[in-house]
Amino acid sequence: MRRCILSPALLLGLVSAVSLDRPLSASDPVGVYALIDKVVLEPYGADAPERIQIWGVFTLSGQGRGGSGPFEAEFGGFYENPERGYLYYSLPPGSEEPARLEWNDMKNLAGTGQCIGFGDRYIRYQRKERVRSAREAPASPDAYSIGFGLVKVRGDTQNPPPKALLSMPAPQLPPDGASREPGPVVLVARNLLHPDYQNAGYVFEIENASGEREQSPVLEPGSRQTEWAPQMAVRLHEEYTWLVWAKEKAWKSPAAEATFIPYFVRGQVNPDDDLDISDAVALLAHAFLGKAAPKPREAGDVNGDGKLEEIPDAIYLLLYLFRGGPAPPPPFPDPGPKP
Ligand SMILES: [Ca+2]
Ligand SMILES: [Ca+2]
Repeated sequence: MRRCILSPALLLGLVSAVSLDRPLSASDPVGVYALIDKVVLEPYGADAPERIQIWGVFTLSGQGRGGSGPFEAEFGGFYENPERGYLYYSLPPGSEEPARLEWNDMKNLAGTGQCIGFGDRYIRYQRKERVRSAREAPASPDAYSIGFGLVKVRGDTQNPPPKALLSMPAPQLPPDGASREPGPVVLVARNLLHPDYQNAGYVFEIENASGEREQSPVLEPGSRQTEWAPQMAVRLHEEYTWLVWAKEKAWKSPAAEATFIPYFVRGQVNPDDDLDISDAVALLAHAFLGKAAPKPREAGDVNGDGKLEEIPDAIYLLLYLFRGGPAPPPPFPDPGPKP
C-alpha cells in the first residue's frame, strides 16, 4: 500500500528518498497528517464519489508564518495543534481519478490505526481547509488537492506531528457529536497507539455547558480502551464536553475532546414542556437580542436541515403551530436522539 515516500530532496528533483519518519524539519512537505476513524463517501453508495468526509484526528500544516501549534517553539509552528472532527472535500477538477484512488486508500485505512499524510504543505495556504466539528452538518466542501500522494507513517515515528496523533487517546463513547439518553454515562476512550507511551495512565474530564466539571484520577489503562463513570449524569437541555488525555510521569499527551448532547425535542427551544410561540420567540431573541442559544443547538434546527438558522427555523415553527404547516422532523414530538 505504500505508494510514495516523500522527501525534500524529491522536491529539488534529486533522486534520493528520505523517510518521513525523521524528526520534523521546515521542509516536511505533507499538508495534513491524519489518523482516520472513518470515511464517508458522497453520494452514498456511488461508484464514483464526488465528496469525502474524513473523520478522525488531524494536524494541519501551518501557513509558514508561524502557527499556534505545539511545535511552534521548536519548529516554527509548521503544524497546528491536533484537532478532532472531520475534513470535508470535493473532487479537484482535472484530478478526479487520482483523488478517488487516494480516497479509496483512506477508506481502507480507516480504523486500522495507520497514520497517514496527504496533501501539500506548500500549497495548503491557498486551500483554507479546516477541521469541522462533529456537530456541524456537511456543507461547502473544501477543494481536495493531490499533493504528492498518500504517505503511510510508521507507528513508532518520532516525527512530532504524526507522533502527536499517535500519542493521543481517542474518544469512543459517547461518540463525538452524538446524542444520548438522560441518566448515568460511561466515557470510553481508545488507548493511545504510540509504543513510547504504553505505560501511560489516563485522565478524563467532563464539563457541561453550565460550567459544572468533574475530573477523574489518573486511571490504569484497560487493555485496548479505558473507561470512566463520572458522578455527573446526563440531563435534558444540557450539553457536554469531555476530554481525555494520557499521562506518564512528567509527560502529558495532547487532550482529545468530544461533545455530546442529550436526547431532545426538535423545536423545544426554551426548556419547558410546552411547544408554543415562546419557542419561536426564543429563537428570534437569540438571533436579534443575543439571548441564550437553544440547548442543545440542534433543538433550534426546527426544519431539520442540519443548520440552526433562526429566522427560517422560527418561521417553520410558527407555520406548524398556527397555519397547519408540516411538523418538525424527528426527534418530535417525543425526546429522541439526533437522527
Ligand atoms: Ca418550550
Ligand atoms: Ca434549520
